[in-house]
Amino acid sequence: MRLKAILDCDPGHDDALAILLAAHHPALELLAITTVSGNQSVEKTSLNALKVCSLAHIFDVPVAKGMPQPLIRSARYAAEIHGESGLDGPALPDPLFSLVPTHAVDLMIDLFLHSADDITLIATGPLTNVAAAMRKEPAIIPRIAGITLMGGAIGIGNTTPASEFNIWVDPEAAAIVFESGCPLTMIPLEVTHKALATPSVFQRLTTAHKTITTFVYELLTFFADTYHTNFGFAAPPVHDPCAVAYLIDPTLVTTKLMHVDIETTGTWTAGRTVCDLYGQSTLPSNVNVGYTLDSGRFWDLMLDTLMTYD
Ligand SMILES: [Ca+2]
Repeated sequence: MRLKAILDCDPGHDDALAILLAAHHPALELLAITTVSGNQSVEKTSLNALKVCSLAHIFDVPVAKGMPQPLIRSARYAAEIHGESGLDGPALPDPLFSLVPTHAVDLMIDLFLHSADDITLIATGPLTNVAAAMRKEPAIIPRIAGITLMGGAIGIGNTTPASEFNIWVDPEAAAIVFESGCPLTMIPLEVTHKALATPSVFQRLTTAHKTITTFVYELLTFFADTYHTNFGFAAPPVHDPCAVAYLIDPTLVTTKLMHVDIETTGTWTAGRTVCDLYGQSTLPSNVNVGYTLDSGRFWDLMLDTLMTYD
């Protein structure tokens, strides 16, 4: 039986890859795509989700727009990485369908409350929608089979020295989710920085001659440029599909169960995922934390799935 999943995202170049992987891999049944303010405004991330799905002919998955800003803080975007549209690079046609009228938070609640089967949540943006859903309807919490999220870092961050972008944008939401008691798997920068789109990945994309592989090639070309400019990376890391890949094949990521707290008040460290790697805390373990990735098998999975598109 396919694993039922909801993808909560903020597309976003690497979110686009997460959508393409989640929607077409036979191990998963994608029930909904929900969008959140993050890499860009929720209007832009929602439009981007619709455009990606339209280009890929993903018409059977509802797309619902979610929270326009973090729970407490002002919205903060990543235009220096993803451009003004949130998905700069490829020239994408207008979407061929519309958002569902339901708010993302309500769609999430409805799916978790009323599905007979287990549903896993994959979160690849700030955790605002997830936390809002837990606050609005706490009865969903025991019904969530698990949450696999891209976010955080064991070590240094990518938005501040202490913090990774998704958690930094909405630390209060992350704290709610990390303290919820839901089974959590965190795919941090230590994992995603191994998912580098190297020249051999570009080479494999160019030889495919498909609409989707050309689109991904153009996405990654833009992403490579901004990652080089901002971080000096020789090849860009595709963070978000790592969370999807882990759900499809958990052997791709090595994980360790530990206690993780979210720093919400630090002057220099707000948004830090404080990971108790050595078990020094007396607090119970609450997160399965990834720390390395089999990048060769990850790219085989990613590229093989892209090849299944027309
Ligand atoms: Ca994202």
